[in-house]
This record gives sequence, C-alpha cells and structure tokens, in this order.
Amino acid sequence: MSKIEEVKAKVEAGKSKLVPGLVQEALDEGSAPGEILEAMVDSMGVVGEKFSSGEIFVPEMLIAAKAMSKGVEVLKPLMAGDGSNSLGTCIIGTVAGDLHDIGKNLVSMMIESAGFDMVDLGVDVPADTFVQAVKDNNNVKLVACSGLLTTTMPALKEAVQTIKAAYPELKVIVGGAPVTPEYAAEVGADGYAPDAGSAAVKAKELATA
Ligand code: B1M
Repeated sequence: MSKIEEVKAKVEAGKSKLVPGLVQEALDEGSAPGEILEAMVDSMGVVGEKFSSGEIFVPEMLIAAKAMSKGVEVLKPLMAGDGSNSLGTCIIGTVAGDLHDIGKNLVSMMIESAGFDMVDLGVDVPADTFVQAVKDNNNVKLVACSGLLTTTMPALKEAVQTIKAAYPELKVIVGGAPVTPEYAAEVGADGYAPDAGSAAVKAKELATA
C-alpha cells in the first residue's frame, strides 16, 4: 500500500494519532500536498457513503473528521499564504445550525493563500454574527458562507440576505455540497464555488473587480 493509500485508509478509520505522521511520510516520499489533501477528501466521501448506507454512525463520522483535520494541520503551512500582498479581509463561517467545518477550513486556507487576511467565525454562525464581524474588522472585502446540509440552506439564504441588507456593496461568496450556482444566484450571493481551489480564484476575482 502506498503512503497516500495508507493516509486515506487511516482517515477513513479515524486514526487521528497516526494520520499526521503518515501525511508527513507521504510528503517526505515526494507526494504533493494537494495530492494528499485530495486523498483525504476522497476518504470523507467514503465515510459519507458508509453513513448513508447505515454501515457507520455519527460518532464514526466525527472521528474520521478529526483524523482528517489532524492531517490538514500538517499540510496547512505548505498551502497557506505568507500574509504578504493582502487583498483585504475575508470573513468566513459555516451558517447557523450547521456544524461541518472541514470544507470551510479548506476554503479558508485556500482563500488565505490567494492573499486575504482571514477572520474565521467557526461553525453554527448566525446571520447577525457575520454582520457584526464586518463591523468589527478593518478592510473587509468579502464574506464567505459555507453550508453542508440541505436543512441549513435557509440559514445560508438568511446569512446572505442579512449581510447584503447591511452592506449592499460587500461581496458574498457561498458554497458547500448542496449549494448550486442557481441557488447562490437566487439568494443574492455574488459568487459561488464548488470547491476550495475555485473559491480562492472566485474570491480574488470578486475582490479585485
Ligand atoms: Co455530516 N452530513 N451530519 N457530519 N457529514 C454529511 C454532509 C452528509 C452528506 C452525509 C450523508 O448523509 N451522506 C449528510 C448531509 C445530507 C444533506 O443534508 N444533504 C450529513 C448529515 C445528515 C449529518 C447529520 C444531520 C447526521 C445526524 O446527526 N443524523 C449531522 C448534522 C450536524 C449539524 O451540522 N447540525 C452531521 C454531523 C456530522 C459530524 C459532526 C459527525 C461530522 C462533521 C465534523 C466536522 O466537520 N468537524 C460530519 C461529517 C464528517 C460528514 C461527511 C462524512 C464529511 C463532510 C466533509 O468534511 N467532507 C459528509 C459526507 C460527505 O461530505 N460526503 C456529511 C470533506 C470536505 C472537504 O468536503 O465539506 O463538501 P465539503 O467541502 C468542500 C465543498 O463542499 C466546498 O469546498 C470544500 C473543499 O473542496 N465548500 C465550499 C464547502 N464550503 C464551501 C464554501 C465556499 C465554496 C466552496 O464558499 C464560501
């Protein structure tokens, strides 16, 4: 089994103590950070399928998520930006009622690497908290809202509309597995991205338009 396959298997099995070391070994063997990240994202897909089919339950999903987060910590210094060339501040969070943060963290990491200063509000963020964060921080150019559950799509809509009502000129980008470009447009977001890499490209495009 290659090191990357081992990383994938251990993330699926939720072995958070083993994953960081294996990620480092995969890097030492010459694997690219993006390739290792992709393998871990695939693992979460498998975990999701096993959850859907009733093979595993919430606790197993949670420990797999923790294992992936530990692996991402090793990759982060290799993928994040150095803080130079700031394009402004980006406020990011997962919307109210939603506790998923791996995708949001990856999006944050990639937008940071595109040249933004990030303010991460975490998960389960009410619409008003996004607005307050815009008030509390300097040079905010973008707000990024993540949502992973179909049940929290109304919270995503509320977040976008509350931010836009308070700051009509401020750019808002949305994304997450159930979000579509059509939904993003319907709720009044300025941008949508299907994954972390394209979120960074879109963020830069919106902030420099
Ligand atoms: Co949950 N969960 N979960 N879960 N979970 C999903 C999302 C699910 C698809 C699993 C399934 O049924 N197959 C399903 C949602 C179904 C739906 O609504 N359509 C689901 C469910 C049902 C639930 C609960 C309701 C389960 C329950 O309690 N019965 C519950 C809800 C809790 C809550 O939030 N209130 C729940 C709980 C959890 C855990 C807490 C156990 C854990 C999360 C831990 C954590 O995040 N720290 C968890 C996990 C791990 C998952 C899966 C397995 C993995 C999610 C993940 O991290 N994926 C997930 C199944 C799956 O995704 N296939 C599942 C990897 C990550 C890199 O991808 O987050 O999609 P993703 O992010 C991508 C893109 O979406 C995009 O870029 C990212 C990177 O490329 N993106 C953006 C994300 N945000 C973006 C923002 C942008 C742009 C792009 O711009 C701002």
